[in-house]
Amino acid sequence: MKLLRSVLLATGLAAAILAPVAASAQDIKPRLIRFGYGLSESSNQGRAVKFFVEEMSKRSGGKLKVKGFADASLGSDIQMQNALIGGAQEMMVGSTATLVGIVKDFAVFDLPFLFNNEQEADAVFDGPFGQKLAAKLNDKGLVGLVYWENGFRNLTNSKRPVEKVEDLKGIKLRVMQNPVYIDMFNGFGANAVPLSFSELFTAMETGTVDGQENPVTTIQSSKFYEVQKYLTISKHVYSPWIVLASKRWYDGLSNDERKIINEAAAASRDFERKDSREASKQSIAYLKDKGMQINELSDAELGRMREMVKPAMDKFAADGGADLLNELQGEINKVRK
Ligand code: TK8
Repeated sequence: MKLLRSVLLATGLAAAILAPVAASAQDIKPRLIRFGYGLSESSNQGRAVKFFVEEMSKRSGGKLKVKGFADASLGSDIQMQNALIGGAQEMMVGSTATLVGIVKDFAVFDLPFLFNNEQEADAVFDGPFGQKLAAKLNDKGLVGLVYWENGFRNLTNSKRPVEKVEDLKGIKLRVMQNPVYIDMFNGFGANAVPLSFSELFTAMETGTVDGQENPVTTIQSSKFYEVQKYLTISKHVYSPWIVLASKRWYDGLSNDERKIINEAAAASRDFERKDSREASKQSIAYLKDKGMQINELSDAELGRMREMVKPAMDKFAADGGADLLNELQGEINKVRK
């Protein structure tokens, strides 16, 4: 007993002495990290960036200072990706859909009606499939840290309610700069107009486009209800965001610094998904209150849409994506109840 107590005391003492030594021996330099994003500061994206800023500060004793740049003030998703690759900017969060020019495989996530719910998405993005795709960014000068939730995408437009696919005919619909989206919406009869998110509000305001598609949280935080009357709940694609770091910059950090970034990023992912999901529950009521006319698509209509996007799916498969799509569907089936 006595021996045990003295051993415990001794080990406790050792830990007490070693702990501060270990902390101060951590190799962390004071750094300013520019973190760009496309949505507003008050959006779900902005809240999660703020969370990340605070986590980084806490975990580094205030040395790793992250500064968030909202509203694409450092550039559109694609411009920021290039700034990260060149080493002119350290971090960003944006859509995976705009990464297809860098790693083509990301287009697999843009195929419609893959995921039934957020839980399936979490399992795939955090599992080996999502990690394998993120790892493909390494050769291209980017580090994919974690996936956040953008959410299930829905349609808005200023022309008319979309109750059936035919209602999309002739509607100039902004899509992300990504071939799957272009094929999909042209297939539905709309005129797909690829445009960066940062140009979208003005394009709708001036009538350059009639509509767009994004999760309800974004339709709310970007005030699209000011320029869009009709919202159609279609949930046609589950859209992730990915938190990226410049590889050139990241490789120059110490192991301790990288560990802090990785852990803060993981914490931000958990925060962001929970926060976005809670926020999205309020969005429909909010948008209705702002005067939007909202309808859901019937199951029959969604079924027709699935049929109509088959050519876009086949094209993706024929372009060398068949194995990737099979693999993804296999991963989804593993978690599907
Ligand atoms: C924000 C974009 C946005 C995406 C889009 O930078 O472009 O429509 O959904 O979230 O990444």
